[in-house]
Parts: sequence; C-alpha cells; structure tokens
Amino acid sequence: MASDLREKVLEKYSARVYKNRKEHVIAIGEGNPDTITANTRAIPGIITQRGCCYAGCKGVVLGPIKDAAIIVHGPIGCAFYAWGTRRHKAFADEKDGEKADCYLEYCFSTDMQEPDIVFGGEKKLKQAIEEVVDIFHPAIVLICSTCPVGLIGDDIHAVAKWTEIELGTKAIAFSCEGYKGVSQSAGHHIANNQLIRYIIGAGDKEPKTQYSVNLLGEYNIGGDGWEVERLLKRCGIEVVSVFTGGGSYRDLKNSHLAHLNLVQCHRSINYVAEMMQDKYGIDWLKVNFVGIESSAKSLRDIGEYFGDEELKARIEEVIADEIAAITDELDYYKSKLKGKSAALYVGGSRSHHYQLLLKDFGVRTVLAGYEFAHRDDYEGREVIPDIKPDADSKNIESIEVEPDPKYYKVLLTQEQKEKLLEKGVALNYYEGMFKGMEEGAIITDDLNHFETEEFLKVLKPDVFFSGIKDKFVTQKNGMLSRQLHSYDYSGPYAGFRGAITFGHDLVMGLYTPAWSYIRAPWQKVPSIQGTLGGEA
Ligand code: CFM
Repeated sequence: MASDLREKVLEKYSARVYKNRKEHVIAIGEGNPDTITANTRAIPGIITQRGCCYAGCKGVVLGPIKDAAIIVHGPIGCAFYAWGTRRHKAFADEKDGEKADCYLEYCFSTDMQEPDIVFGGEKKLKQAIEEVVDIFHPAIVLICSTCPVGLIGDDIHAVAKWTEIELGTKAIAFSCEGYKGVSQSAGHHIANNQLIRYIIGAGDKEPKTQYSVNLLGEYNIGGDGWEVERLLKRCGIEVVSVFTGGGSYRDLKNSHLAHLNLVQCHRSINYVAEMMQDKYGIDWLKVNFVGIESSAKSLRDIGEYFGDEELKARIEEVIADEIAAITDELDYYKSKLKGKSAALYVGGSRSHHYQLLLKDFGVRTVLAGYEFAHRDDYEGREVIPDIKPDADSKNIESIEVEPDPKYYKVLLTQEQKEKLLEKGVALNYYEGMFKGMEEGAIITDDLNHFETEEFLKVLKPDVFFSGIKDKFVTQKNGMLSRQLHSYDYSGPYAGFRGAITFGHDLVMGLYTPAWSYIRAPWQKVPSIQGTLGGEA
C-alpha cells in the first residue's frame, strides 16, 4: 500500500520532524479530497532543494528579459549564482523597426564589500547604474536587492527614481532580498507586482491581428518558447510578448493590448495573469505545450476561445501535419518506453506538465512533487479561498488593481464563457496536479535529500527527473536521472517535435545503464554511522 511505503520512509524521523513532514507527503486517493500542506518553511537542518526569494525574482522571472540591464545590488557571489545557472536563451532582434538588444551574457553587480555594508551602498549603486547606462544605453534598468541590502536599508526605489530623473533611463527596483518568504516563490510574486505596476501598459503598440496572445510562464528553457511560438505562428496566432523567455521590455510593455493570455507555468506568473484580467479584462487560459496530447488540446482550446472557423480549421491542419511528421519516431520510442515508471521532482509546475508527456509514451508516474508550489498547484485553484495566510505569506505584498479607464476591454460575455466551459475550455482556471494522477502515487512537497534516496529505494522507478542537486546522488546509486530544469543541455522538449527529442533522450539514458554497473565504496563497506532527526 502506498501509505505503508510512505510510513516506511517517514518513520525514521524524530516525532517533531515526522509531525511536520507527514503533512507534506501524501498518497493519492488517501484523502477525500486529497489535501497537502505547501508553501511553508523548510525544517532547519534538512537539506531542502529550494532557492531564495532573490533567485525567484532575478533568476527566474526577470532574468530572461534580454534588453534589460539587471543590476544585482549585493555581494558578487549572489550575482554570479544568478548569472551562471538557469538556461536563458535569447538573441538581439528587431521588430517593426524597434530593436531589442541582448545583455544575457553580461553580469551586472555592485559587488558590495564590507565598507558598503557599514556605510551604505546607495552611492555605489548609483555609480554602477551610471556606468551601465553610459556603456550600454539599455532600454531599461532593473535593480534587484539581495539579503544585506534589506538588512542595512538602502533605498533602491529612490535610486530607481533618481535614474529616471537624472539619467533619463527607465528604472525599476525590486526588493527581493533572499530571506523574504519561504522559497523562490516569494520572488516570483514580487517580480509580478512590479511588472504590472511599471512595465505592462507602458507601451501603446496595437497587435496586428485579432488573434493575438501573450505567452505567460514560458521561460524558453532549451528553446521551448521558440518552438511554441513557431507552432502558434503556423496556426495564424500572433504572439505579442513572452513572459519572459527570450522576452524583451520592448514587447512586454505592449502586452496589455493582446487578446488572450496563455499560461504555461501557473506558479510563477499567475499573479500577472490575474491582475491583467482585473485591470485590462484579458482572460487567461491554462495551456500546456509539454506533451503531444496536451499541445494539441492547448491549440484547440485557443481556437475555441477565438471561435473562428477558419482559425480552427488551420489549427487542425497544423496538428495533423505536426503529428504525421513524428508518427514513426513516436511509435519507436513508445515501444522502447511503454511500461516504464518515473519519479518527478522539480520547482512548481514541470512535475505536472511532464507527467502528461510521459503518458504519451506509456510511462507511469509513481512519485511527483514540487519544491515551492502552493496548494492550488496541487489541488486546483478552487482551494485558494481555503488557504490560510501565515506570517511568511503576509510579508509578501499582494496588490489590488482597478480596471484601466483607457484599455479595459471585454472580449467574451459570461454566456460565451459558459458555452466554452461546456466544451471543456475553462478560462481563468488551473486544475492542479492531483486530478490526473493515479491512485497510490506518492506526492512530496519540499522533498529533501534523505527522502529522495529512501523513496527511490522503495519505489524503484526507472528514471528520476529532477535537478542538478539531486542528479548525481541518484546516479551514483545506480539509477538514471534526467534534469528537468535544464534538460541536461538538450531540448527543446515542448510541442510535437520536442516530444520526440525528449523520447530520444530518455531512451538513450535508459538503454545505456552505465550507472547501474558502478558500486560506490560505501555500498560495500559502511564508512560512517549516525542517527537521524537530532534525537538519539
Ligand atoms: Fe515555473 Fe519554470 Fe517551474 Fe519555476 Fe524554476 Fe525553471 Fe522549474 Mo527550475 S518558472 S515553477 S522557479 S516552470 S527555474 S523554468 S525548471 S524550478 S518547475
């Protein structure tokens, strides 16, 4: 029984740790309905895989904006870590005569030293901004603060204002100190707030067609965003902006004029989707371009939203053509993968999306979890009213927006939305991860190193999809691990063609089981002994 397996892993904890962790680890089908505790503090001393608030703001949401000079105000270690980790892919380009430069190869930082901490860092920040404006003339300057800045109280927002007045360059500050909130999720929210305040709505370039969309929560890892854009364009759907993979201030500032928002990663960008709905009347549609069936459904849902027969016919043609092009390879990879099982542990959305791609190949999911998602990402948005705010979540500002007097528009009436719902197209809604999962599958929120090793031992999946921090531990234990954050530098995995690349990589890994031939020295002779949980 799944619950016995769970107990077997958790029973090794001390009573206090057990009490905490049992709320975060559940088996599907145990509850009625299944509920989970999420977005709360990790237990001190436990090796969590989470990142910090600054990582979520600078590293995740702002990081890919190519024409922005993003200045990290803080010690150089923080800057280096944000620069060298996530796979940001973009190139400089020109759209209707308007250029967007690309600064993603650069790392801008104030490199704070001890005297700056003692006497204040604003002077140094101003100097850094002057330099960056002088050398690069960026379209916009974004300032991100790290922990010490919050502790000493530098007023980065005043410096942003100073930049606009004195240097004539648009500047926005983000108080995303690493210690805020309980994970990088807090940083997503802080970034979303400033995007709606200062960037969305700053332009006035109308879309060229009546079927225009923004792609929200698509970060172009491995070129996924480019592949999705290719598909949408083939169907005749105009992409106004991408939040934020390969994205630019040039495009984001006009996003309020698009007709529909598509949401790929709900966790990181749902605040923008909601606020754009309130402020500009733009509906959002949860899509998933990971997986063959899911990509086809996402395209069809967009067609239903616009309701144009010609558009719908073109979408069907594109789906048929894309699938015809991959059928042979799909059959081959299916034959190699059918009946395998997988465990998935990633940040806040991929552990759901990739289950659907795995299903296309006949691979079952036996364990899935998120590092920092909220209950709605697991259970669906209907639980939002039941989520009790705590001291940590109250610390992150939640902003209310009013309908914009100039740009607010209504595209579909309530009646039309209900008709769409009857056709299975739910607007402004995300169903979460749980609903599509098999009974008995284990769910782990904020999985740690100990539980990773133990669950893999008892569940024995064929592959563990995770990140760099857990990949090598897994492989040294003889099991295949593929990274879902970076795709192990492969990709794109999105869309129809991407599914084949994914299938290829997975088959390659599973049928080259090099790791299973290795025995680490400590597997033969124990090298250290100890107890768990801080109690004897
Ligand atoms: Fe969204 Fe992401 Fe993810 Fe995320 Fe991330 Fe990422 Fe991720 Mo790594 S925005 S929640 S904070 S889909 S960087 S592109 S892979 S943990 S599952």
